Amino acid sequence: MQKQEKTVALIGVPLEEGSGRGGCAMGPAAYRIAGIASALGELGYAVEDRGDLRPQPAADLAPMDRAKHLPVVGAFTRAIEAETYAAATSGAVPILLGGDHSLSMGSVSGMARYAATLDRPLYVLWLDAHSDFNAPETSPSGNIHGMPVAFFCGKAEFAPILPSDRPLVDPRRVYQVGIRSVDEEERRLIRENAVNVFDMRAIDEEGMGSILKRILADVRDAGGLLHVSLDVDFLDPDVAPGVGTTVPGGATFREAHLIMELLHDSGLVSSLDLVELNPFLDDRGRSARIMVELAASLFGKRILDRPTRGG
Ligand SMILES: [Mn+2]
Repeated sequence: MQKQEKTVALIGVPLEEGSGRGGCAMGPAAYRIAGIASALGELGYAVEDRGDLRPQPAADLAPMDRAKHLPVVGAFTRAIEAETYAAATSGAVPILLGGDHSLSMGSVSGMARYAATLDRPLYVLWLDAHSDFNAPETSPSGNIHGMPVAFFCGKAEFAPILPSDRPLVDPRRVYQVGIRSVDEEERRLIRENAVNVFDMRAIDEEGMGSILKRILADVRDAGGLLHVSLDVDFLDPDVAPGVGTTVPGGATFREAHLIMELLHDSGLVSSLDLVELNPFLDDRGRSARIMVELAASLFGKRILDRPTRGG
């Protein structure tokens, strides 16, 4: 399919209850103000903005101390799963405008359901300072934004949020890049479940380009779909300060753009989360603009226009 015919579907997720602090609910508005729709439109995509999801808290999900705001996060998860699946089924590339990282419980589960209808495996590229592989029993904070990976892999079934027989993601098809803060129990779970982790040391030693090319080769060889989940804290705090969970030593502006360009070149990306932007903590919209630039890069924008084959 020609790029010009492709549709991207923007799905706003004003969810902050998974993060333990206020601010992420303003994320979708910040992305729109930073011009995400026009940035993608200028690249030749049809942009369909599906607005913001606003579900009522789920009455059937009892509150849990170790999974804070479960009725709210659970309701969002169901709505996000359905909307992501519907957008993908319509032929669009869903882009989730978060919202804290608990939204990926829904987006990745929706894409897993979509991939299952195609009989293709779903791979996940998790660009984050954290592994987000906690469960209520292991989480030091009880904030659900630290649990989405365990959830969509079926390793954190702490509440009947989605059907237990839903398509799951094989943790061996999860690739985490940029990791530099993992809780003790979480470290054990990641190893046990054989999640692929490329921490900042691996990036320093091996280089971002080489790591990405290996990951993309795995996805291509398996005929997989690739969901990309980009947490603002993947980036160094000097690059993007607008996030509540900054960890020093993150990816540089250039490393992040290289990833996005390689992802675009691969043609494998089926869906994207932009998460954890907290406009309340941002420096005059800087982080929102950088996230929009990275999304544009992933969808084909070049910082330097190289001559392209047949271009
Ligand atoms: Mn995260």
